[in-house]
Amino acid sequence: MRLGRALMTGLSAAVAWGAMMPLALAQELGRPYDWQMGMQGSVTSLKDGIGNFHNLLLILITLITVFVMALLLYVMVKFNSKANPVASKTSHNTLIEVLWTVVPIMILVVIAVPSFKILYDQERIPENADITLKAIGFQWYWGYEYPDEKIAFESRMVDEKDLKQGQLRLLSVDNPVVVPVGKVIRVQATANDVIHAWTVPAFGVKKDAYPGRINEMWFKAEKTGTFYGQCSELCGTLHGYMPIQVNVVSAEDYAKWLAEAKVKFAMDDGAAGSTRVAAAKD
Ligand SMILES: [Cu+2]
Repeated sequence: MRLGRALMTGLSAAVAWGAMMPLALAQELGRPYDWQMGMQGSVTSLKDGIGNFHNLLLILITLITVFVMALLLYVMVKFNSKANPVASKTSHNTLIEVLWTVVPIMILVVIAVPSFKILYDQERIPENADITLKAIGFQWYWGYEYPDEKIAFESRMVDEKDLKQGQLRLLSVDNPVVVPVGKVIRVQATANDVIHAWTVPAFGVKKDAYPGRINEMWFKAEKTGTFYGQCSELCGTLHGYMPIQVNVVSAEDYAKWLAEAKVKFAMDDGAAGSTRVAAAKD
């Protein structure tokens, strides 16, 4: 009786935890969280594709592993020297050889189709993006430019001792990137010194930023919120301390931010596309 009650309590706790999870996950979108299993949540179609692909691979690899394990166990039990003292001399079996060639090929095709689709989606930069954002890697912070708005600013990690309420250690920055929700953002990544990489997991984008070269990517965030990433190409001592913060806001909030930013972060020379970042004028 007592055992039954304990079981029921445990079960209802598990159900409650399960019911809480979607809510918790939704709130935690955009950054890693304690006891996270799997990848961060998604706010773009690109990341949806990556998440689905990951889940498909997980199923496939589980089935393959279980199948191979079962074959091994079968052989160990059925054909060990005690159970099968006289070994077979079989060296060929055409049917099996055809099967173990054709089945893996079919599995690879099943993997290749969604894989190429995701690559294609990522590489197909929409021609008329709503906003162009240039991300420039420096040792060790990011510089950003909105060439069409003549805005340029630097974005540095907030030191642990300076963290304010709600800011995250190693992830929050002083000047986050701000973009409107539901708009196509074209990101042009480059670097000023060594190779860095710009990424935001919740958007499903990641590209190396090379000095003297522009690498393009795009995203369209479907939800407002704060999303984080970190430099993803080893770039020196403080590589782990140049996070990326993108605030996805409503159209009105974006307009408000833009008006302020045009004053605060006006480009010095007004030259769109320059890699020189105007010092933040406070
Ligand atoms: Cu880096």
